[in-house]
Amino acid sequence: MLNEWNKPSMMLLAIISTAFIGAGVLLTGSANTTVQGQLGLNPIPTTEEVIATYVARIPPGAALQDSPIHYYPDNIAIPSGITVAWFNDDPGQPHTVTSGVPDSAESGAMFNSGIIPYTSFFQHTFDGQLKNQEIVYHCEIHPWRTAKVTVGEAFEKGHYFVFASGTGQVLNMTKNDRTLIDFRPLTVSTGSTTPLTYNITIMEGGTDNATTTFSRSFFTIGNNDLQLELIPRPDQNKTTVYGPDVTDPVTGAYHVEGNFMKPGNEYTIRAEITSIGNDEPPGRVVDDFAFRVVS
Ligand SMILES: [Cu+2]
Repeated sequence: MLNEWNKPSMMLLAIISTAFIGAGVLLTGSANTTVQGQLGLNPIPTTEEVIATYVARIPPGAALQDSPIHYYPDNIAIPSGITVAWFNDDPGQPHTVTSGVPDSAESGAMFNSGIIPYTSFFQHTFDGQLKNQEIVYHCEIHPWRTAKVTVGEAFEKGHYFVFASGTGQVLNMTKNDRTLIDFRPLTVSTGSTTPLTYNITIMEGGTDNATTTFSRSFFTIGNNDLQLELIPRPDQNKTTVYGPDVTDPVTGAYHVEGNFMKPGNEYTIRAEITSIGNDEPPGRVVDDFAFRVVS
Protein backbone atom coordinates (compact mmCIF):
# COMPACT_ATOMS: atom_id res chain seq x y z
CA MET A 1 0.00 0.00 0.00
CA LEU A 2 1.44 3.36 -0.94
CA ASN A 3 1.39 6.15 1.57
CA GLU A 4 0.66 9.72 0.65
CA TRP A 5 4.28 10.71 0.93
CA ASN A 6 5.24 8.23 -1.76
CA LYS A 7 3.57 10.36 -4.36
CA PRO A 8 6.60 12.49 -5.25
CA SER A 9 8.67 9.34 -5.66
CA MET A 10 6.07 7.79 -7.89
CA MET A 11 6.04 10.91 -9.94
CA LEU A 12 9.80 11.02 -10.19
CA LEU A 13 9.96 7.35 -11.09
CA ALA A 14 7.89 8.33 -14.07
CA ILE A 15 10.43 11.01 -14.87
CA ILE A 16 13.37 8.68 -15.03
CA SER A 17 11.62 6.65 -17.67
CA THR A 18 10.81 9.61 -19.85
CA ALA A 19 13.19 12.47 -19.27
CA PHE A 20 16.22 10.90 -20.86
CA ILE A 21 14.72 8.98 -23.71
CA GLY A 22 13.01 12.06 -25.02
CA ALA A 23 9.49 10.71 -24.92
CA GLY A 24 6.68 12.83 -23.59
CA VAL A 25 4.71 9.77 -22.58
CA LEU A 26 2.66 9.57 -19.45
CA LEU A 27 3.63 6.40 -17.64
CA THR A 28 1.54 4.85 -14.94
CA GLY A 29 3.02 2.90 -12.06
CA SER A 30 2.59 -0.85 -12.10
CA ALA A 31 1.40 -2.89 -9.12
CA ASN A 32 4.88 -4.08 -8.27
CA THR A 33 6.55 -0.67 -8.44
CA THR A 34 8.76 -0.25 -5.40
CA VAL A 35 9.31 3.14 -3.88
CA GLN A 36 12.37 3.92 -1.82
CA GLY A 37 12.80 6.69 0.69
CA GLN A 38 16.05 8.55 0.79
CA LEU A 39 18.44 7.41 3.51
CA GLY A 40 19.31 10.24 5.81
CA LEU A 41 16.25 12.23 4.82
CA ASN A 42 12.78 12.27 6.24
CA PRO A 43 9.94 11.43 3.88
CA ILE A 44 8.34 14.52 2.37
CA PRO A 45 5.12 15.17 4.31
CA THR A 46 2.05 15.40 2.10
CA THR A 47 1.36 18.93 3.28
CA GLU A 48 4.82 20.02 2.16
CA GLU A 49 4.89 18.04 -1.03
CA VAL A 50 7.16 19.70 -3.51
CA ILE A 51 6.83 19.02 -7.18
CA ALA A 52 10.05 19.49 -9.03
CA THR A 53 9.99 21.41 -12.27
CA TYR A 54 13.50 20.64 -13.51
CA VAL A 55 15.32 17.33 -13.39
CA ALA A 56 19.07 16.76 -13.44
CA ARG A 57 20.69 13.37 -13.39
CA ILE A 58 23.64 11.57 -11.83
CA PRO A 59 24.37 9.21 -14.73
CA PRO A 60 25.80 5.67 -14.77
CA GLY A 61 29.56 5.75 -14.19
CA ALA A 62 29.45 8.99 -12.19
CA ALA A 63 31.29 7.35 -9.29
CA LEU A 64 34.38 6.71 -11.41
CA GLN A 65 37.11 9.28 -10.95
CA ASP A 66 37.80 9.51 -14.69
CA SER A 67 34.13 9.93 -15.60
CA PRO A 68 33.76 13.30 -17.34
CA ILE A 69 30.24 13.71 -15.97
CA HIS A 70 29.07 13.49 -12.40
CA TYR A 71 25.93 15.61 -12.79
CA TYR A 72 24.08 16.22 -16.03
CA PRO A 73 23.58 18.96 -16.98
CA ASP A 74 26.40 20.34 -14.81
CA ASN A 75 25.78 24.03 -15.51
CA ILE A 76 22.17 25.16 -15.48
CA ALA A 77 20.53 28.58 -15.27
CA ILE A 78 17.04 28.83 -13.75
CA PRO A 79 14.72 31.63 -12.64
CA SER A 80 14.30 31.89 -8.87
CA GLY A 81 11.48 29.78 -7.47
CA ILE A 82 12.26 26.69 -9.55
CA THR A 83 12.57 23.31 -7.83
CA VAL A 84 15.35 21.10 -9.16
CA ALA A 85 15.44 17.34 -8.57
CA TRP A 86 18.65 15.34 -8.89
CA PHE A 87 18.17 11.71 -9.72
CA ASN A 88 20.70 9.04 -8.85
CA ASP A 89 20.75 6.91 -11.98
CA ASP A 90 24.16 5.34 -11.25
CA PRO A 91 23.55 1.64 -10.51
CA GLY A 92 24.65 0.58 -7.03
CA GLN A 93 26.42 3.86 -6.21
CA PRO A 94 25.46 6.38 -3.50
CA HIS A 95 25.95 10.08 -4.22
CA THR A 96 25.19 13.44 -2.61
CA VAL A 97 24.17 16.89 -3.80
CA THR A 98 25.93 19.27 -1.40
CA SER A 99 26.15 23.06 -1.79
CA GLY A 100 29.51 24.82 -1.81
CA VAL A 101 32.95 23.64 -2.81
CA PRO A 102 34.36 20.48 -1.14
CA ASP A 103 35.99 20.90 2.29
CA SER A 104 35.01 24.57 2.56
CA ALA A 105 33.34 26.23 5.54
CA GLU A 106 30.22 26.75 3.39
CA SER A 107 29.98 23.12 2.33
CA GLY A 108 26.42 21.95 2.87
CA ALA A 109 25.28 25.27 4.34
CA MET A 110 22.60 25.98 1.72
CA PHE A 111 21.52 22.40 1.02
CA ASN A 112 22.79 18.89 1.56
CA SER A 113 20.99 15.81 0.31
CA GLY A 114 22.73 13.29 2.53
CA ILE A 115 23.20 9.91 0.86
CA ILE A 116 21.03 9.52 -2.25
CA PRO A 117 20.82 5.79 -2.99
CA TYR A 118 20.52 4.50 -6.55
CA THR A 119 17.02 5.25 -8.00
CA SER A 120 16.32 7.92 -5.37
CA PHE A 121 16.37 11.67 -5.74
CA PHE A 122 16.88 14.92 -3.89
CA GLN A 123 14.96 18.09 -4.59
CA HIS A 124 15.69 21.70 -3.68
CA THR A 125 13.76 24.89 -4.36
CA PHE A 126 15.93 27.86 -5.32
CA ASP A 127 13.82 30.58 -3.83
CA GLY A 128 13.81 34.38 -3.72
CA GLN A 129 16.86 34.93 -1.53
CA LEU A 130 19.10 33.38 -4.16
CA LYS A 131 18.60 35.83 -6.99
CA ASN A 132 21.54 36.48 -9.29
CA GLN A 133 23.70 33.93 -7.56
CA GLU A 134 25.89 31.22 -8.96
CA ILE A 135 25.67 28.26 -6.62
CA VAL A 136 28.39 25.64 -6.76
CA TYR A 137 27.69 22.15 -5.47
CA HIS A 138 29.52 18.86 -5.22
CA CYS A 139 29.28 15.22 -4.19
CA GLU A 140 30.74 14.46 -0.75
CA ILE A 141 31.58 10.90 -1.81
CA HIS A 142 33.24 11.90 -5.11
CA PRO A 143 34.51 15.42 -4.39
CA TRP A 144 36.58 15.77 -7.56
CA ARG A 145 33.66 17.15 -9.60
CA THR A 146 31.63 20.27 -8.99
CA ALA A 147 28.63 21.62 -10.86
CA LYS A 148 26.66 24.85 -10.67
CA VAL A 149 23.25 26.42 -10.74
CA THR A 150 22.82 30.06 -11.77
CA VAL A 151 19.66 31.56 -10.27
CA GLY A 152 18.44 34.51 -12.33
CA GLU A 153 16.53 37.48 -11.02
CA ALA A 154 15.57 39.25 -14.24
CA PHE A 155 12.04 39.09 -15.52
CA GLU A 156 9.91 41.06 -17.92
CA LYS A 157 6.22 41.69 -17.49
CA GLY A 158 4.11 41.65 -20.64
CA HIS A 159 0.36 42.15 -20.95
CA TYR A 160 -0.48 38.50 -20.45
CA PHE A 161 2.68 36.80 -19.21
CA VAL A 162 5.65 37.33 -16.95
CA PHE A 163 8.78 36.10 -18.70
CA ALA A 164 11.62 35.00 -16.38
CA SER A 165 14.88 33.45 -17.54
CA GLY A 166 17.85 31.99 -15.67
CA THR A 167 20.20 34.26 -17.62
CA GLY A 168 17.81 37.18 -18.12
CA GLN A 169 17.05 38.31 -21.68
CA VAL A 170 20.60 37.60 -22.87
CA LEU A 171 22.18 34.17 -23.05
CA ASN A 172 25.95 34.54 -22.99
CA MET A 173 27.13 31.22 -24.35
CA THR A 174 30.63 31.59 -22.97
CA LYS A 175 29.08 31.31 -19.50
CA ASN A 176 25.95 29.22 -20.01
CA ASP A 177 24.95 26.91 -22.83
CA ARG A 178 21.30 26.86 -21.74
CA THR A 179 18.69 28.83 -19.83
CA LEU A 180 15.36 27.83 -18.36
CA ILE A 181 12.50 30.21 -19.17
CA ASP A 182 9.33 30.42 -17.11
CA PHE A 183 6.19 31.81 -18.77
CA ARG A 184 3.72 32.78 -16.05
CA PRO A 185 0.23 33.69 -17.29
CA LEU A 186 -1.30 36.75 -15.65
CA THR A 187 -4.91 36.34 -16.80
CA VAL A 188 -5.37 32.57 -17.12
CA SER A 189 -5.32 29.90 -14.47
CA THR A 190 -6.67 26.37 -14.38
CA GLY A 191 -7.16 23.67 -11.81
CA SER A 192 -5.10 20.56 -11.38
CA THR A 193 -6.72 18.56 -14.16
CA THR A 194 -7.39 21.08 -16.93
CA PRO A 195 -4.58 21.21 -19.47
CA LEU A 196 -3.28 24.49 -20.84
CA THR A 197 -1.89 24.54 -24.37
CA TYR A 198 0.86 27.00 -25.16
CA ASN A 199 2.26 27.87 -28.54
CA ILE A 200 5.83 29.11 -28.47
CA THR A 201 7.28 30.73 -31.57
CA ILE A 202 10.85 31.97 -31.87
CA MET A 203 11.63 34.49 -34.60
CA GLU A 204 15.00 35.79 -35.69
CA GLY A 205 15.09 39.56 -36.16
CA GLY A 206 12.38 42.12 -35.40
CA THR A 207 8.75 41.16 -35.77
CA ASP A 208 8.38 43.06 -39.09
CA ASN A 209 11.03 41.16 -41.03
CA ALA A 210 11.29 38.10 -38.81
CA THR A 211 12.08 34.54 -39.84
CA THR A 212 10.50 31.83 -37.72
CA THR A 213 13.18 29.46 -36.43
CA PHE A 214 10.97 27.48 -34.05
CA SER A 215 7.25 26.99 -33.46
CA ARG A 216 5.64 24.31 -31.39
CA SER A 217 2.79 23.60 -28.98
CA PHE A 218 3.33 22.49 -25.38
CA PHE A 219 0.91 21.54 -22.68
CA THR A 220 0.89 21.61 -18.91
CA ILE A 221 -1.47 20.02 -16.40
CA GLY A 222 -1.53 21.17 -12.79
CA ASN A 223 0.90 23.99 -13.51
CA ASN A 224 -0.20 27.23 -15.11
CA ASP A 225 3.37 28.20 -15.91
CA LEU A 226 5.22 26.74 -18.84
CA GLN A 227 8.90 26.04 -18.24
CA LEU A 228 10.99 25.75 -21.37
CA GLU A 229 14.75 25.31 -21.47
CA LEU A 230 16.50 26.85 -24.47
CA ILE A 231 19.68 25.00 -25.49
CA PRO A 232 21.12 26.64 -28.63
CA ARG A 233 23.37 24.31 -30.63
CA PRO A 234 24.35 26.37 -33.68
CA ASP A 235 26.52 23.49 -34.98
CA GLN A 236 23.60 21.07 -35.23
CA ASN A 237 21.45 20.86 -38.33
CA LYS A 238 18.11 20.40 -36.59
CA THR A 239 16.15 21.19 -33.46
CA THR A 240 14.74 18.56 -31.13
CA VAL A 241 12.28 18.89 -28.28
CA TYR A 242 12.16 16.67 -25.22
CA GLY A 243 10.31 16.63 -21.94
CA PRO A 244 8.37 17.22 -19.85
CA ASP A 245 10.69 16.29 -16.98
CA VAL A 246 7.73 15.60 -14.70
CA THR A 247 4.70 13.82 -16.07
CA ASP A 248 2.19 13.13 -13.35
CA PRO A 249 0.78 15.75 -13.42
CA VAL A 250 2.58 17.54 -16.26
CA THR A 251 4.44 20.20 -14.32
CA GLY A 252 7.98 19.79 -15.56
CA ALA A 253 10.25 21.59 -17.94
CA TYR A 254 10.46 20.98 -21.66
CA HIS A 255 13.74 21.37 -23.53
CA VAL A 256 14.43 22.78 -26.99
CA GLU A 257 17.88 21.87 -28.28
CA GLY A 258 19.30 22.67 -31.71
CA ASN A 259 19.98 25.30 -34.32
CA PHE A 260 17.04 27.61 -33.61
CA MET A 261 19.30 30.33 -32.14
CA LYS A 262 22.82 31.54 -32.87
CA PRO A 263 25.17 33.90 -31.04
CA GLY A 264 25.12 37.44 -32.40
CA ASN A 265 21.43 37.44 -33.27
CA GLU A 266 18.37 39.04 -31.76
CA TYR A 267 15.18 37.06 -31.33
CA THR A 268 11.54 37.51 -30.49
CA ILE A 269 9.97 34.81 -28.35
CA ARG A 270 6.19 34.79 -28.74
CA ALA A 271 4.15 33.01 -26.06
CA GLU A 272 0.46 32.35 -26.63
CA ILE A 273 -2.10 30.27 -24.76
CA THR A 274 -4.16 28.65 -27.49
CA SER A 275 -6.49 26.52 -25.39
CA ILE A 276 -7.74 26.10 -21.84
CA GLY A 277 -8.95 22.53 -21.59
CA ASN A 278 -10.95 22.07 -24.79
CA ASP A 279 -11.85 25.72 -25.11
CA GLU A 280 -10.23 28.63 -26.82
CA PRO A 281 -9.40 31.55 -24.52
CA PRO A 282 -12.08 34.28 -24.62
CA GLY A 283 -9.58 36.61 -26.31
CA ARG A 284 -6.01 36.29 -27.55
CA VAL A 285 -3.49 35.68 -24.79
CA VAL A 286 -0.19 36.50 -26.47
CA ASP A 287 3.00 38.45 -25.72
CA ASP A 288 6.33 39.01 -27.48
CA PHE A 289 9.60 39.07 -25.56
CA ALA A 290 13.00 40.13 -26.86
CA PHE A 291 15.89 37.73 -26.39
CA ARG A 292 19.51 37.84 -27.45
CA VAL A 293 22.30 35.28 -27.72
CA VAL A 294 25.94 36.35 -27.45
CA SER A 295 29.26 34.56 -27.12
CU1 LIG B 1 29.02 11.10 -6.23
